[in-house]
Amino acid sequence: MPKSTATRQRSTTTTNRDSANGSNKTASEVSDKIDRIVTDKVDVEQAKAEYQKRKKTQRNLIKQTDPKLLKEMLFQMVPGRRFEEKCAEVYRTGKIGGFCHLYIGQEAIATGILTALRPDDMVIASYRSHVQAIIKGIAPEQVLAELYGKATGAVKGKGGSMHMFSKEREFYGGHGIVGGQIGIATGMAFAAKYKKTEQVTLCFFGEAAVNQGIFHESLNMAQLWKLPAIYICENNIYGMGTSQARAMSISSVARKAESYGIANEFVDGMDVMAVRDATLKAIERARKESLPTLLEIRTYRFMGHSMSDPGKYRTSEEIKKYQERDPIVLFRESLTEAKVISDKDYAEIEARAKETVEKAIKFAEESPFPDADELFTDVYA
Ligand SMILES: Cc1ncc(C[n+]2csc(CCOP(=O)(O)OP(=O)(O)O)c2C)c(N)n1
Ligand SMILES: [Mg+2]
Repeated sequence: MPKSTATRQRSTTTTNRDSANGSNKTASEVSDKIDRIVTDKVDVEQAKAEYQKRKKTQRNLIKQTDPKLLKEMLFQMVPGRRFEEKCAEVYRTGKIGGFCHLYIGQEAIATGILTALRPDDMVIASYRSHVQAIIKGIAPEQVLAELYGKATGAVKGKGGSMHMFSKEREFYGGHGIVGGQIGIATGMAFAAKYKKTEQVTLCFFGEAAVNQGIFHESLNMAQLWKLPAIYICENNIYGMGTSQARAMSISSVARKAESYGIANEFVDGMDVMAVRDATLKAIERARKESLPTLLEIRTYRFMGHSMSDPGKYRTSEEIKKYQERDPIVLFRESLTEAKVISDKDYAEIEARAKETVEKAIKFAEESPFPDADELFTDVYA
C-alpha cells in the first residue's frame, strides 16, 4: 500500500476498541488489520502458481473446444495487440488526435467474452474499447479511420478513439464518462426483456467505475427486475494513476455484487479459456433464467492509462512482472502443448495480423476528412 494511504488510515484509526471482534487492540494492531484488508492486490507469483495448477482444467477446456474456434480466439488476440501497437506508433506522429486508451495486456478478456456471444447480443463499453469494437464486428479499417477522424470512420470521424459505435453490430459505444455505460446497459437489458428478444447485454467497465453510484443503482435494479445483463469489471488495478488499494475500501468487486444478491465470479483475466468459461455460464444464466451476473476479471494494462500518461505511479519492475503473464504468450503455449497449433501456424497468425493492420492503415490514410456540412448532421442537442 502506498505510504500516504497507510498514513491516512492510521491517523483516523484512533480507537482502542476493535468493533469487528469486540477485543481490545492497540491502534497500530487495528491499522495493520486495515492495511491487510485494503491491500489485496494480486500477487503475480501466486497468480502464476495458481495458473500452473489450473493448467489441467485449462487443457480439458481446450480439448472440449473446437480447434477452429481456439485458433480463431488466438487470431482475435494477436491482431488486437498489433492494432493497438500501431495506434501508439501513429499517435506519436500526430495523425491521431484527442484521447487514446490502449488495451495491450487485456486482450484475453475481450476475446474470451466476445467469442462466446450470439451476434445479436448487445455490447457496451468504456473508452478503452478499440479491440472490443473490432471483435464485435466493426472492421479494423473503420476503427482506425475513426481514430484518424476520417469520414469513413465508425461514426464518420466525429467520435474518435473513445466513441466507436455500430447499431448493425449491436455495439453501443465507447463511453467517456466513467461508469456511464453501466446505467445504459441496465436499460438495454430491461428493453430486451420487455421486448422478449432473448438478447443478452454485456457491459465492460474498469474497477474505478465501481466507486460510482450508477454501479450500485444498476446492480440493485438488475437483480430486482431479473435482467439478462452481464457486468464485466476489467480490474487492471489502476484508475488513471490511482491504484485500487488507494481508492476502494474493499477491493473485491465480486463481493460487492453479493450485497445485491447477484451471481458473481472472480476470473483470471490473463487466461482466455477461464474468461470464456465464466462467460458461457453467465450467458446461460442470462438467456435461460433472465438473471444478471457480475464477473470481476483481474488483468493488467501494459501501457499507460492513455497515450499522455507519464506513468510515474508504478515501477517498470511491476510492469515487467505482470508481462510475464502475457495472455497471448500463455494461450499460445497452451495451444502448442495441446498440439492445436504449431510454430508455423503461429507465424501465419502473426502474418495475417500484420496484413490486417497494414490494410487498416492504408484505408485510414487514404480516406478523406469529413465535409464541413457534417458539423450539422447527427446533432441532437
Ligand atoms: C465521471 C468521470 N469521472 C472522472 C473521469 C476521469 N477519468 C477518466 S478515466 C478514469 C479512470 C477510470 O479507471 P477504470 O474505471 O479503472 O478504467 P481503466 O482506465 O483502468 O480501464 C478517470 C477517473 C471521467 N472520465 N468520468
Ligand atoms: Mg482500471
